[in-house]
Amino acid sequence: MLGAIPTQSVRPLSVAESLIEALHASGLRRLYGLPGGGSSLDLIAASKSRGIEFILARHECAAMMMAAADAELGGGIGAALTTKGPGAANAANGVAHAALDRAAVAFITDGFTEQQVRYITHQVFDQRAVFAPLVKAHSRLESADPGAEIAALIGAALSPRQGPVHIELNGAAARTPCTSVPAAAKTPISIATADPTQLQTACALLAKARRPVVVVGLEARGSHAEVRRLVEALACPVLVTYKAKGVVPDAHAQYAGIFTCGAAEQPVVRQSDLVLLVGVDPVEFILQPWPYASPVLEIGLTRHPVHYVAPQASLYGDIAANLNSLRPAVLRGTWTLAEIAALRTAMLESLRYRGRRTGITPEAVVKIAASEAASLRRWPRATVDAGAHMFSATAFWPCSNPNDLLISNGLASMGFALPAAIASAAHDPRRPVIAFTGDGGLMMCLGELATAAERRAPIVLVVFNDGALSLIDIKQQQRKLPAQGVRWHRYDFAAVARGFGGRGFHASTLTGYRRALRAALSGKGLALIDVLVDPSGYQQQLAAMRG
Ligand SMILES: Cc1ncc(C[n+]2csc(CCOP(=O)(O)OP(=O)(O)O)c2C)c(N)n1
Repeated sequence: MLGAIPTQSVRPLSVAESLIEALHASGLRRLYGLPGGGSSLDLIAASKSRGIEFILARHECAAMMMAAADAELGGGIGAALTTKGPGAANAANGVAHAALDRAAVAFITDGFTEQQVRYITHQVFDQRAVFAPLVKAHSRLESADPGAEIAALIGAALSPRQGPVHIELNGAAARTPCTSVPAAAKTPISIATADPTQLQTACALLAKARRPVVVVGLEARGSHAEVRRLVEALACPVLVTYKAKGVVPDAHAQYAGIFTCGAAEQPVVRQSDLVLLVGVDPVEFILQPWPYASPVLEIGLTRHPVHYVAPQASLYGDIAANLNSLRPAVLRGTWTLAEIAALRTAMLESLRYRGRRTGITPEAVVKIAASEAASLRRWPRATVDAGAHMFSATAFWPCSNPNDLLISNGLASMGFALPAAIASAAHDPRRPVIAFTGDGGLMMCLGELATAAERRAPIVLVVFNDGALSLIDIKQQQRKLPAQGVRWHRYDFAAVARGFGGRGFHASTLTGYRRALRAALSGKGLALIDVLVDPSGYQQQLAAMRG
């Protein structure tokens, strides 16, 4: 439980300082944002004295995405600040990403005093109301006990399902002395114990199953050891959602592929007599009715208000503990490793890119990056944007550990891969990052090239340059609509990267791409490889993935 303890310092900390203290105690090491002239400046000053680095983004949406990625990687809370009005509104998509990708982020905007809103209209809108559907809690920190409010906000962000909280802090409130300092929060905040009758039913289901299939989702990223133990005891195939890539490594003999609730995984799940959903959040599924008849056993942090399937038994709370309590009921099923290997190969084969035109295929872009990365001292983290290139990036980029691949999947927002790569490099400056992005996604966060270049972040940004919003282009083609509104030129992004102080390379052949990768990976700081890709295989890949 979080609580407030009386402050003992001679000069009481201000509310801004107390907030920064509490965030630091809850794991915050970096604050992202683009400041305004009010509370932002107090927060930046307080961060500096607390040893928290302030990272200046070029757009508030990107700052929120960076904070969300940082929270995912660090396991504590992330934070981003903006000015009021336009700065806050600019952040909205990043707040939505934190909400739907379940990242604990303190979203701190400047605000107005009660008195100001009576006579000011300039830049004023109801910020609380705008963000209310996206955040778990809101406060202006103007009560008699801001310390307790801060503790409650951090607790709300870190409790399952994790998500953003909105702190609307005007300059006067930020500088007010804080009467108490909030105590630190630990993750997870409170863990429910599974219902014993549900546990009994779950054990009975497991004891009967001969052909179970395990599907692992984002909530299981903190319990990968227990997930792997259970999967190995069951000797069954395991599928992972995009965000759970690496919870069970791609190289594991029981890894069967990706699960999106689409078509690609159906040959695996259709052979099951029990589906175990482990830490799967329905936000990870594409919009499609649940297509399977086998019973479902769900193990998750908390009940989800919207679900596609009614599980026969559900164990909510500490995932690792619940997986361990199922172990006595586990029997080896009838799956063989050869059967699982055949299913894995079949899924990868179905997702193979069958291009017809000239240019490099997206599959080759990812596979060659992985083969070049193999000679590096550390396996790079991959970040992936939204778009058609995502199919190859998620299917063919191998992961061994949770968060080896970062993606906006709940919101599935474009403009994520570059900000997430910057956060990854800030979190672990010695680990290289390969960011896979479409040209459309990159153009939504182009200014962050400056952020990355200035920080000399070890990022290789691979741009799938196809002169189009390809995922939308192929849907337009599928519906046999006239080609319009989805294409543009193939711009020179390598030149753009150089303009911001990074290194820029072009690739239009496989040999040229490999050469560019080697140069990019062996140099220092940001490198962008502008790859001319062939988009002609996307339609077939989309059909194989989603049906
Ligand atoms: C912020 C945002 N706007 C719009 C969309 C809808 N959308 C999904 S993919 C896509 C096209 C992406 O184009 P690009 O980044 O070039 O990648 P490609 O599909 O060409 O690989 C669009 C418009 C989205 N997911 N996010």
